[in-house]
Amino acid sequence: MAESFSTVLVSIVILVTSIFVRVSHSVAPLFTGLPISLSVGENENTNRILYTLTVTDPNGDSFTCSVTIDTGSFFQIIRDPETAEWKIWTNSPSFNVNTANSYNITVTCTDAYSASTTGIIYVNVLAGDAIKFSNLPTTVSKTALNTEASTQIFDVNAVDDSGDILTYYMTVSPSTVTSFQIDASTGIVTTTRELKYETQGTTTLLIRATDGRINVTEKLVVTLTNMNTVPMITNLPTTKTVSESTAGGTTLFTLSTYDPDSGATKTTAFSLVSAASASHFTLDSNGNFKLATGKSLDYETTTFYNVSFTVNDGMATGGPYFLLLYVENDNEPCSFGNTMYYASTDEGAAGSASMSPGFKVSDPDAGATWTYHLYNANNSDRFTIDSSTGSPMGFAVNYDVDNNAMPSKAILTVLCKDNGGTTGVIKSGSTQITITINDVNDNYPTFSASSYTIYADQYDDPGTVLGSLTVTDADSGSNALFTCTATSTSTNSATYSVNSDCSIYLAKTISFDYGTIVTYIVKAVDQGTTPLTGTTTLNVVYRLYGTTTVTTTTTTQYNFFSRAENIAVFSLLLITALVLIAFLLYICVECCWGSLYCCNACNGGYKVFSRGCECCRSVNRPSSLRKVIPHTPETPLTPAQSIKSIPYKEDNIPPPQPYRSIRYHNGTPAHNGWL
Ligand SMILES: *[C@@H]1O[C@H](CO)[C@@H](O)[C@H](O)[C@H]1NC(C)=O
Ligand SMILES: *[C@@H]1O[C@H](CO)[C@@H](O)[C@H](O)[C@H]1NC(C)=O
Ligand SMILES: [Ca+2]
Ligand SMILES: [Ca+2]
Repeated sequence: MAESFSTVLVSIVILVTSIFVRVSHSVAPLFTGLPISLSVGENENTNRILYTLTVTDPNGDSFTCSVTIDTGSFFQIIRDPETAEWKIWTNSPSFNVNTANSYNITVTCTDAYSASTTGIIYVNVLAGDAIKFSNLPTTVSKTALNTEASTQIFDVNAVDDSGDILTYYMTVSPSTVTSFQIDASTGIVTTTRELKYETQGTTTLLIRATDGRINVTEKLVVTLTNMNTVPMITNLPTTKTVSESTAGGTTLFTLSTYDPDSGATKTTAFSLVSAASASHFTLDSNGNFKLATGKSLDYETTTFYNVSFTVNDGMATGGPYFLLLYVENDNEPCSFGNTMYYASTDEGAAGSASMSPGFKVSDPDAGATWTYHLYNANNSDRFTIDSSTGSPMGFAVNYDVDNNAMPSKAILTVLCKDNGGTTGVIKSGSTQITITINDVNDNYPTFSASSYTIYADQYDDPGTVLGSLTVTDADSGSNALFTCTATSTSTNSATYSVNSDCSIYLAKTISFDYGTIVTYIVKAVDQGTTPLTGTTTLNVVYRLYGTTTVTTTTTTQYNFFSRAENIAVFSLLLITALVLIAFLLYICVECCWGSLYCCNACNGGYKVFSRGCECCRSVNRPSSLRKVIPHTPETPLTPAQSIKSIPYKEDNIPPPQPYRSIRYHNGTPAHNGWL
C-alpha cells in the first residue's frame, strides 16, 4: 500500500517536472515587426537581400527558419553566417507581373523543442522596375596610418530602371566601428576620422539603395593595412595578494606595456570595478600602481578590489585588463576605547581587589581574544589586574598611604595582548589608568609618651600655657586630625585645663600647697568616620620656683630633643658623665678603704682629690657636706624628666637651674615643646 502510494507520488513529481520542462521551453521564437509588405522590381533577376528578419527565442533556444511560398520558388531564406541573422533573398527570379504580381511568403521559425512561430511577408512585384548596384559587392583596402578623416573610401553606384532618385543607407558590421559614413544622395562612403584610430581590421558595410519602394542591399567590405598596433599591458597577473597592513604609498604592482610602433607614447590608466573610491590607489607615469598615501587596506571592510587597467598610445586603447587585488587578513592589535580610565579604592591588604575600571577593548580581527597586563612602570608591581577581563584590579602588596609610605595616586599603563590571530604574531594595545588610593583611618592618634609630668609654679597666672602634649597620627586628611580632652578624679582638677589642641593651661588661681599633683587621663580622638582614640596620663605638679633665675634671655622655641642627632649627642654626654661619676666614686672608695694612692696624689697637689684625702685622715667630717638626697617621684620618670628634675628641697642650697621652660614674668611660655 505504502509502496504503491510512493510510486504514485514519484510519478506525479516526474509528471510535474516534465510539464515544467515542457512549459519552460514551449515558448516559440518571436518575430519583431511581422507581418510586413515588401516590394521587388519585376526586372530583378539576381539573388538579392530583400529583408532581414528580427527573430529571437525567449528561452535562448537555438532555432531554424524556413519559408513556404504560395506560388513558385523565387524566394529563399538564408542565415547570414557573419551576423547570424535570417534574411529573405530573391532566388534566381524571373518575375512577370502578368503571371503573378504578388506573393505570400510564410516564414516559420522552430526551436529545438519544436515550438514554432509563423509570420507572413507580402511581396509586391513592381512592373518594369529594378534597382541594381553597378559596383557592389566589392572589397576596398586602405592604409590605416595614412588615411585622414573625410577621405573617400568608395563611391557606390546603383541604377533604377524606372529612373527614380535613389537614396543610400548603410549598416556597419561590427556595429562598434564608427570610422565610416555614407552620403545618402551620392552614395559616397568617407572616413569619419583618421583611420589610425581604427582597431577593426575588416569591416562590412551593408549598403542599401532605395527608391522609396524597392530596397536592395549589397556588401562593401573595408580592409585596413598598416594599422596602428593597439598597445598592451603584458605583465598583469589575474590576481595579486597584499597584506592589509601595507602602508599608504607602497607600490603594489608595476605595469609593463608593449607597443611596437616607433615613437608611441603610452599612457596607462586604471579604474575600480568595485564600488570603492578610485582615490584609494594611484598610478604614476612609470606604471607604478600604489596604495595612495594616507590610505590603508582593511580586510574586515574589503577583501578584494577588482581593478581595471588600460593603456593608450594616443590612438587606441589596449585593455581593459583586470587585476583582482586580494587583501590578506593580518593580525591587527586590540585597542582600548579610551586613552585614560579612572578608578579609586581604599588602601588595603595584598590580595584585595575591588576596582572595576570598565575597560572597553575591541579587536578588528574576527574571533580575536585578548588578555590584560600591567606595563612594568610606576610601581605597577604593587597592583594586580584580572588578566582575562581586566577587572577587578587590586593590590599585590599591602598598600599603605599612611605617612606617604606609598603615593595616593598612581598612573599605570594597561596593555591588551591579542591571541596572535591568523599570523601568530601577538599584537598589543595600551591605555592608562589613574588610580586614587584613599586613606583609611587605621592609625590611632599616638602620644609621644605614655605619661607626662609638667609643672606650674607661683609665677603662673590663670591662662598661662604650661606645656603641650605631642600627638601624631599616621593617617592623612581628617583621619589625622585629632582633639584632646581630659578627665580627672583629682579634687583640684578644675585648676588646670587641657585644650583641644593638647596644650595645658592654668585655668584659675592655684589654692593648694606646693607639691600637689593633679592627674588627668588625656585622650586624643581623631576625626575618622570611625574615630580612633589615643590615651596618656598627665601629672601637673605645683612647685615653688626659684626667685633669682628669671632672665630676659631671648630663647627661641627650639625643641632640642626633636632632632635625632641631638638625642645621640645628649646620650653620649650622659654616658660620659656617668662613667666619670663612677670613676670618682671608685677613687673615693679606694681612698677611704686602704689605698695610699690618693694621699700620694693629695701630696702631689691634686686638689680634686683633696676631700678624699681628708676622708683618709679623719672620719668625723660634717655629714652635710656629702649628703646626697635622692629624688623619689610619685610617678615613674620619663628619661627626659630624670635629667630635668634636680633635687633641691632638703638643703638650703639654692636650687640648680633645671632644664625646663624658661618663662618671662608675664607668663609667656618660651619653651613649650617636648616635656
Ligand atoms: C572584474 O570586473 C570585470 C568587469 O566588470 C568582470 O568582468 C570580472 O568578472 C570581475 N572580476 C571579478 C573576480 O569579479
Ligand atoms: C607614570 O606616571 C606618570 C605620572 O605620574 C605618567 O605621566 C606616566 O605616563 C606614567 N608612566 C607610565 C608608563 O604609565
Ligand atoms: Ca590610613
Ligand atoms: Ca587616624
